Amino acid sequence: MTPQLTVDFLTGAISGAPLQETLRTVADMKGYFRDEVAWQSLDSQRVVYRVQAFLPVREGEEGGLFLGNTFIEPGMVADEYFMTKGHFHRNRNRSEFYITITGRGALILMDEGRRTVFEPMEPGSVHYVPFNTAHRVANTGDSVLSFLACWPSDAGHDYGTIASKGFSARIRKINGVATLVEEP
Ligand code: PAN
Ligand code: ZN
Repeated sequence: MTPQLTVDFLTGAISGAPLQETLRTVADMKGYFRDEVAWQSLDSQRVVYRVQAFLPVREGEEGGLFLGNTFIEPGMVADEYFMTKGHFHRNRNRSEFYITITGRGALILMDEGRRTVFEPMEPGSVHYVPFNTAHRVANTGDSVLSFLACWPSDAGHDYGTIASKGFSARIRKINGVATLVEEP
């Protein structure tokens, strides 16, 4: 039977069952931000984001679903917002839903042809991450951005492709506005 899982709609926090908790600090984000000098000037132990995930079946098993929540702190690295690493699903034909609970953000989506677009995130916004699409979220607001995610248990995560090649565009604060800027 499914345990009595609860989502707090004020914060997005999941509770009521054993959860997998992941923490990403500034140090963990080496190589992800454009301005390496600005990144180095931050406290390396400062939290950029954390993820809680309810994994009712073994990771990699076919047929199940996972439910997670991501909390991204407000923060900047030069003109770039605190953001997630971003990934393709290892099984490229696996999609995902994101539902924003708190804060303001941008969901950055890049297809296999490296075409990048973004969708604004605000409380209540629902986002479909299609298969074959890398996804990353930036916190463009001044409070915690939290969003629920639901994805197949056999999706897997390919971080290597983004770690080595990045996205073709970044969300940067230009004249006070979150703007998608193509990489040179
Ligand atoms: C999300 C992400 C979460 C953290 O649960 O894993 O937002 O982002 P990174 O995994 O890119 O660090 C998801 O997309 N799961 O598939
Ligand atoms: Zn994903």
